[in-house]
Amino acid sequence: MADVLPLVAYPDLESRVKAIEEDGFVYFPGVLNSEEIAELRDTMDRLTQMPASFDKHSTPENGGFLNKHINNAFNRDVVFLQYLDKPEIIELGEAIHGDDCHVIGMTAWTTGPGRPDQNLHTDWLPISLPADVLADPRVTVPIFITTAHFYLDNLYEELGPTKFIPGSHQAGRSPNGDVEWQGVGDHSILCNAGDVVVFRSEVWHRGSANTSDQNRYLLQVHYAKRMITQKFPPYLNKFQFDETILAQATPRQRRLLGDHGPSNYD
Ligand SMILES: O=C(O)CCC(=O)C(=O)O
Ligand SMILES: [Fe+2]
Repeated sequence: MADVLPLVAYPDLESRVKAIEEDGFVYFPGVLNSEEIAELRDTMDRLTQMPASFDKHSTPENGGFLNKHINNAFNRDVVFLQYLDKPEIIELGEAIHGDDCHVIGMTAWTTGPGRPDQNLHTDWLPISLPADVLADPRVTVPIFITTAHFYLDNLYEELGPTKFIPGSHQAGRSPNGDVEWQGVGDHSILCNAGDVVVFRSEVWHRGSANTSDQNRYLLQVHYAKRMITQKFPPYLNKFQFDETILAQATPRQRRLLGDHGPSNYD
């Protein structure tokens, strides 16, 4: 039996910031309603792969299992704009990354039966440090990048939940094949459709195998400090904002997409 994380919903911004500092992730129940979930799933089904944007789309017919991974989702349909700044999620993002934080990516990701286990990993390790140095209360590593996972299914073990080791960002390194940190292994997040988990890039985690007969729908929004570069492929001026979508963005959404005032190096 896989270990399952108790889902703790913290009531205010202060306790959510503390959770992401200490556990490396924070859980938000019921962020999306059933209409939003259905609309997102339908929109994701309609999206088609743009190879120049590094999108992926393998299917049981052409490559073993369904893996549809669409980058720059905010630029593909106006429906996605509101997920740049869902109220409680963006308040956490701005609290930990600063008022000028931005979105460095948004992916719409559908994974089908046959998707294999991922290895435990960090998405990005900004600074590697000995664990005893990190444990010194004088040392705080800023949270450079977080990802918000908007789950669009009721998760169960066979559907392939995300698994985390709480506190493992304090290792100061990537797991490199380790499956435990300080004697604790990974734990599944078995949350419901409409729930969100935000996690920092250096916490040890992994996606797991889909052994069900159902596709899993996930929207990922990657937030970061302003000085972390945005990842909107294709590069060298080939990425273009869709003007009709951009025209519908609020000032805060435009800032999250990169409409910044001048700062360091500008
Ligand atoms: O699929 C998931 O639940 C997590 C995926 C992940 O961690 C990754 O692709 O880096
Ligand atoms: Fe990851």
